[in-house]
Amino acid sequence: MTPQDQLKLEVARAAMAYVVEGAVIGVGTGSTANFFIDELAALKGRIRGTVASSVKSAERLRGHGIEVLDLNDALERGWDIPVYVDGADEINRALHMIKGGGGALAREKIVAAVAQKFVCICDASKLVPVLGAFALPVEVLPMARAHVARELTKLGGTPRLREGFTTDNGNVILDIAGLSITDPPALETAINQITGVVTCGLFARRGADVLLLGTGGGVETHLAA
Ligand code: A5P
Repeated sequence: MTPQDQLKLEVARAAMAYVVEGAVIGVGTGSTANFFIDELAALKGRIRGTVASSVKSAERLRGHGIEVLDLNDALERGWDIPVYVDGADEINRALHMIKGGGGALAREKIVAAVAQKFVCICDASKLVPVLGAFALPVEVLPMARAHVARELTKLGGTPRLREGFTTDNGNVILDIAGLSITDPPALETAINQITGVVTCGLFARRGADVLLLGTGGGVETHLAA
């Protein structure tokens, strides 16, 4: 295991303390979330089930025999999602994030919106002073690709189509390079208002509540102000 994977494993294990027994658990997407899914397998008899933020995570959960529920079904049965555990591509001290490197940003944002607590699990390389060195993913309806790219250029970035990639929702992704995001909530709103955008990978209006950060010196816990 690489040292970075070791840190991902440690934060995944730390996140188990936030799992609420008997409840539906929101589960994210990516290599760090995969470590969490593998840890969650040990608790599968003690949770009601999970809601997954991607087809890939749903498959991994089912591979462990963990029940994956449809989000609409869960909500219509009156079941809450007390906690959502997911990684991030970048996170700042305000616990605003860039997500969507794996292309699951829209479903991640939906599950995060429903969950009462967002626990972000990251290795220390993801903590940055200013978001934007990681190209910001934007999920776009295919018909609107060129229009949205023009509008994003006006906001100061350089959008590039993620070649050969279709989201779980049948859409495309434009990754915006060259941004220095000093006001993440404002940029999130501006991008999400462009017609044809499904959502952008800025998670600032609904950021994380808890960051479990894997460092060489152990797992640090950071809380949103
Ligand atoms: C998936 O779309 C992303 O939002 C992931 O949460 C993010 O890319 C983090 O992935 P890793 O844990 O693999 O770095």
